[in-house]
Amino acid sequence: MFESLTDKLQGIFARIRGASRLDEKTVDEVLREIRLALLEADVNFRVVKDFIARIREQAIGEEVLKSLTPDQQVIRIVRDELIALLGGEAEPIRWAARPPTVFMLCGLQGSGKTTTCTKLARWAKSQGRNPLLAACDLQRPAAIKQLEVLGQQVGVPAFTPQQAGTQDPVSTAQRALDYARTHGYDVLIVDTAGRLQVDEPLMDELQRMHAALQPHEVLLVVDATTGQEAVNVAKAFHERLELTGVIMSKMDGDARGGATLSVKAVVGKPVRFIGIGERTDALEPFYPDRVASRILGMGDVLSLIERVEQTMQEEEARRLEKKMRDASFDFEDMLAQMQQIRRMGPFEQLLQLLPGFSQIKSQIGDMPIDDRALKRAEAIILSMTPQERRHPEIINYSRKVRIAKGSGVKLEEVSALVNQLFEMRKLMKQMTKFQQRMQKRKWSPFGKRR
Ligand SMILES: Nc1nc2c(ncn2[C@@H]2O[C@H](COP(=O)(O)OP(=O)(O)OP(=O)(O)O)[C@@H](O)[C@H]2O)c(=O)[nH]1
Ligand SMILES: [Mg+2]
Repeated sequence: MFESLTDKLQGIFARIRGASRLDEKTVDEVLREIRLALLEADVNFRVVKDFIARIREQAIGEEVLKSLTPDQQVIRIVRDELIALLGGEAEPIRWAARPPTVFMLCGLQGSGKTTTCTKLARWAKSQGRNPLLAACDLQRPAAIKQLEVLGQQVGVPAFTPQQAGTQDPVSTAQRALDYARTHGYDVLIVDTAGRLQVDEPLMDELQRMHAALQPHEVLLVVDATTGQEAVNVAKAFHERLELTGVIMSKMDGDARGGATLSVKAVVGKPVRFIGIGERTDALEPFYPDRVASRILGMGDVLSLIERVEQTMQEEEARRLEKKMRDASFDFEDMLAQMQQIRRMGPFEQLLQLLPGFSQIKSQIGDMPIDDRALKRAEAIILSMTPQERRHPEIINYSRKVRIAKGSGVKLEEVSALVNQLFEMRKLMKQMTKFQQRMQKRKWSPFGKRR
């Protein structure tokens, strides 16, 4: 799945790799190609238009993460926008506070409802649940048998109309729910009838079933290989029956991925699971971030980006937050901070994570990476006694002279560094006060990363 899109995107990014700067013209060229790639993947054209506009806005005049090269910046923006397009944070299943949790699956004929019901049953079991299937497709004579047989394969029983003593799908569903309640099943997965098209009798039946069951999850199964048609079907269903999500079946046969990329933006409901084969284990929960990585298909660059982001943001924020709380930032901390920058790994090693490393290397040649200022500051701190580092207020004139001599720098540089530390402390105090005020309003500048 997504193979063709992945191939194209990789080609596009490869061409800007190693560029030292991305000007507006290059960004526009790249975006034009990304747009084409998405359209060829059969993504809804309006979705593509908005997607490109959002990327452009960010790529031009982006606040840059200094540790990333321009092409990495673009990849990072594309990744973030892809995640948003696919639904952002994965939505967890709404398990009922009072079981059973009811899943109602619906969809057109042959979309994969019955198969997906048993896949879901298997998945629910793997989550430690005790599911029951309900055969409520009374359109197709063989449907009940099919659900029973597939259910047996995953070790989950199917409640049938015969058991219910009725030939009405809604009554069957109702009795199945009662049965689940009285027999200790905590999940009820309801298979429904399909039609060739979205038509009135189908919608009417589903609406009545919905009213009777009050399902926690109403999941529409659509065939991913039908592309934009799947999106139109989803829209039509959602207008009549409030869906909680979409299951894309037959993703294994869809190299383009256009439906999956469009459905959230067009319908407003996220993809929750994908079917990737005929077997009962071929179902995956849908995680937008993982899928975005899969689409971009550049694990190495993405892990580099994540590493930079995480090291820079999370660790730093957490450590500083603590320091700020007690406003005790000292030279030990400053030293640790400098060393943390190095902890991201030797520059050379970071570069090696990049595809096309040899190319970059030949471009930068033997140019020294400018960390001289960092090294000087580090030398100054290392010339201090442990006591001076922890209690910088004792560093008087004669101590400064000694430190300057010890580290081989000018006296002014030592004074500047000491002043810098006190400036930082002052700033931190102010921020802590600010933060405490904001915390009263339940807000933190160090809140969870997006
Ligand atoms: N390759 C592949 N085949 C699938 C997938 N999901 C379902 N199928 C196949 O699609 C066909 C139809 O699946 P069903 O589960 O019977 O579809 P349905 O929606 O219940 O069909 P009706 O009950 O007739 O409306 C079967 O041959 C399944 O094996 C999938 O994720 N990948
Ligand atoms: Mg079926």
